Amino acid sequence: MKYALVILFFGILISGRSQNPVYPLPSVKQLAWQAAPFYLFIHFGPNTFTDLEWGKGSEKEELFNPTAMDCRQWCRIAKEAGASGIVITAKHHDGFCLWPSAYSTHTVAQSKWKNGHGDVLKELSIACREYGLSFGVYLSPWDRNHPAYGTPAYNDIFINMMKEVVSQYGPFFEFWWDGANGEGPNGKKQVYDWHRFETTMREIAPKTMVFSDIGPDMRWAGNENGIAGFTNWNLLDTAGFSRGLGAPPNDTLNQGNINGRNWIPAECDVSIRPGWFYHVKEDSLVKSPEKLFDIYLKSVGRGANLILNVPPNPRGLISPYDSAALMGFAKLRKESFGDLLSNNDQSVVYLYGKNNKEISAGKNGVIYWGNNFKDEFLEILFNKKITINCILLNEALQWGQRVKSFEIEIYDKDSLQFKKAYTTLGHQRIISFPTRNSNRIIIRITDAKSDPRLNGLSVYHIPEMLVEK
Ligand code: FUL
Repeated sequence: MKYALVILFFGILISGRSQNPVYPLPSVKQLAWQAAPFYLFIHFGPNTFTDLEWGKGSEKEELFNPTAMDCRQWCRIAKEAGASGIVITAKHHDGFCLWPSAYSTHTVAQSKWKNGHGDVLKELSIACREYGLSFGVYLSPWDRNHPAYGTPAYNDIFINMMKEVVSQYGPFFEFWWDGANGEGPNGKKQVYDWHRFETTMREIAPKTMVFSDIGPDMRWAGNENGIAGFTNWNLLDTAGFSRGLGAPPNDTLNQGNINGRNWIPAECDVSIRPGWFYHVKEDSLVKSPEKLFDIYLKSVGRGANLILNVPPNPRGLISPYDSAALMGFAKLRKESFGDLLSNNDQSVVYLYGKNNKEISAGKNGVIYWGNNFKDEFLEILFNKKITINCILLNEALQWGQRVKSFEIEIYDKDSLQFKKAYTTLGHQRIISFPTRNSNRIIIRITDAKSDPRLNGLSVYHIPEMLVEK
């Protein structure tokens, strides 16, 4: 059984409450991106055929020859898995372009696939549109094939490639820059012109969310296990840091900076298999639905976005092992969070101040604490005793991320059943705990930058085995 609380507000909205934002604030596109926090990553290219993770760049183009590639299959599976979009490796470190680029001779056009007339980006962009999925690309600046790599001319080439993919296959919801910076075919490393890369992207695709380990629009979560920090600020200081080796330490990327000057939320990347590319020997190592659910709790459930990699095999299809795991994962999410009851009579929410005096105020689906929030607590009363083990809270981020810490108490009448302290709240905080019977929950905000605001609160009974360990 699942319980969705319809938040009922008691009391009168305190008049004249100012918007009182806590800076920095998210942009409209960042809020929209955080509202669709789960999508797929596709690693596909010569490595799919050579069994490598990092191609050398010297692979013959004819190696790339998927015999049954079907982007509609990828999209159907993504859709059924409940993903909102797909980001594909248009060019990985080996430099092979999955589209017929005019700026490289190491592309699908030089391969035997479809007699050199194939175009993966075109097929995938069309399929994404058909299935109502957002489309994005990963473009590695590190290029182990391009003869110009290691010289200033390569920066122009990379910019031309960005322009090419944006104009031919965009608009993209997300654009990935990998920070890796190894040697090219002439043994030299490239000095990337990040400033120009960034201004170009802003010019040609202002609505696209641009990823690198330090942003500008979202950051790497500091590991490739799909796990965001238990404390997760959407804020990051980037001054004095650079992309790749010059980035802040991984634990900073994982948790953000409490007083960070830029809104740069975390994206958790992880593969459904040990590797990013398909390897037949990893067929038995595909993550289970339960493992994927646990990752979901520790990424999306900690206010980050989750980009889950599902690499197609050499035929150009997502393998049955991977699609079965994705379907199982979707089923677990549906069993846990789907089919919500929303019965106004089921519960009521009160906000109490000092001496348990009811003071609450709420409007337009937002619960507002007052300035004396440390003296206040939110009480959720159920009409009858219910069985619960999961609570989902949403902070109203349009006024900035404010909550530093909070506590949850679960009661059966007056007897305390469970109590735990948490740190940040963020876009979504999913809390799970050993199953309890309860008729009352209390939420206390123990520290915040300013008066806290929630715009979502639901209570669930998820399958016991899924409760976070
Ligand atoms: C890393 C790359 O080196 C891996 O191959 C993979 O693409 C991962 C998502 O990013 O930096």
